[in-house]
Amino acid sequence: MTTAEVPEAGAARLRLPSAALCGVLALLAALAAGHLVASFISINASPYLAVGNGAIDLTPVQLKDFAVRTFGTHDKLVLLSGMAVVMVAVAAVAGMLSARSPVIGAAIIALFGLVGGFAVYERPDLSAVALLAPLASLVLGVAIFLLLHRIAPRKDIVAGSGSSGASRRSFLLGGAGVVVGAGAFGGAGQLISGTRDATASREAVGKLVPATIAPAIPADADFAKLGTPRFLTPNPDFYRVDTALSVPQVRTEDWSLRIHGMVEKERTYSYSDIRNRPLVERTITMTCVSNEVGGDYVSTSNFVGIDLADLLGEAGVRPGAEQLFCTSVDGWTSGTPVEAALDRSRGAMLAIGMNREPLPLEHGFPARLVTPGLYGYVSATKWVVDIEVTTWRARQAYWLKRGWSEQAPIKTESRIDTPKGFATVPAGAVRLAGIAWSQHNGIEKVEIRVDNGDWQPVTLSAEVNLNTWRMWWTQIAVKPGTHQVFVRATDKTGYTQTDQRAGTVPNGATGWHSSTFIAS
Ligand SMILES: Nc1nc2c(c(=O)[nH]1)N[C@H]1C(S)=C(S)[C@@H](COP(=O)(O)O)O[C@H]1N2
Ligand SMILES: [Mo]
Repeated sequence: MTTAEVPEAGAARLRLPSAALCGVLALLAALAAGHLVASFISINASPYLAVGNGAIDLTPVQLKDFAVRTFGTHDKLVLLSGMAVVMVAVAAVAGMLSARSPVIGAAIIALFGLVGGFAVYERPDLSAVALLAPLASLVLGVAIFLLLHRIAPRKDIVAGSGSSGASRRSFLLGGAGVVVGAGAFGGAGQLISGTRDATASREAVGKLVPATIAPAIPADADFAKLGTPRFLTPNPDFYRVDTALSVPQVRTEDWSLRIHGMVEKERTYSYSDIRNRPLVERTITMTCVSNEVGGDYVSTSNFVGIDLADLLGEAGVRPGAEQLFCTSVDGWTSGTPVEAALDRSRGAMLAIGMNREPLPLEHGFPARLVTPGLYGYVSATKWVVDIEVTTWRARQAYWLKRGWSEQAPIKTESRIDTPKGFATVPAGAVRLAGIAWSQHNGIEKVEIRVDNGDWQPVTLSAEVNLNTWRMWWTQIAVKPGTHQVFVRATDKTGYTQTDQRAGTVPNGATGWHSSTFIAS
């Protein structure tokens, strides 16, 4: 091919599939490069994760509530996959718009980098160094795009000249090189960030033996054999709700908790300061405000830690203080009422363990808060590193800013676990079982109503303490056909669950749970 035959830039158009491929491969290279650089700084600086985290923070509350409800713990996977699909589509279009000149495509790839950079910049837990990751994405993305665009086969190369085949071959080779390189970069990023994870630090903590142990759980505290959950939730089964796309990795030696603001004396505690105190153990049922009627964002653990009131006492809370504005290592915040935190009868804790093991990483290792009786978003900051004692006016926590209530006591609720909705059971004697909770008040009574009959009481499990759930069961006689059963609980203040349905926003769902089953 003579120089005269070489198409001038802009003169010859790329085939659309090759053009699209340029965009997609450049995106891949950009993401992988960003991921690798981020692995040396903080994996949250990876533009992909940063954009995902940004999306979580910007999502309207109703949509987020829907995602948590619909996809549960998979909500994050759904988000990341959705983002991948959108990004690939945009990159492909960017490539196709560049069939003639690479300018538009390069600009769009650069824009990706800028969006990533903005997302990293906005994260409260990242320093300016973290911007190197999106910068690497931007530079490599644009460079790869320009390179691939240059070597991509042109449409109007003279047929039979042979250069078309050669060009296609070099393009394919280049493309394959980018795929392999991106895989290597991305994989290396994963490996390197893996070495920074906190698993080894957690293992080094070992078993946590409390000085004050929780009373043993009586055998009749659950009816697991009859279809309720087990009284203590095994750690891997404990519900998980948080905004973190990648679980924060905090090693004990890097952790500290600062208590400041409206206090007599500011305090900072290291992990060993906490670990070496006499530890207490408390059985507490936690619930998420996003729990729908009948939902399963409710779990119980033997939390091990120290009294939050002790720490606050050492700092000396000044009069007029209203909330503990608690910040996690990833910047998430919650506002816990000072009154609840200081109430010894409630027993709020700085917890470092669950069921005598160090907190699992996804439940807040090395340390979190647990405040019995309040929904998690106002009471249970995981990976907590900072407590500012302040007023409600001075600070607004993450979910408060997004439309949820300032005060969020857990509502009295009950649930039918057996039979599950639309299960088929033999007609005759049918066993019903489930749970009820009203943390800090305690459950007084649970009743069921079958096919619009009268409310009838059921058998309650042994009471463990007022801050935990109670299990119930009963047996009814039913004829063949479809039946509907409702459940309602009454707490120890005398309040009986309302049948008025309310959604989870702004302070917890209400209504009676029901199960419709078929007897045959
Ligand atoms: N750092 C951090 N802590 C957090 C959250 C969060 O998003 N980030 N979510 C809160 C919410 S809404 C609930 S219900 C509980 C859930 O705790 P778990 O995941 O251990 O069950 O954690 C709370 N603590
Ligand atoms: Mo929650």
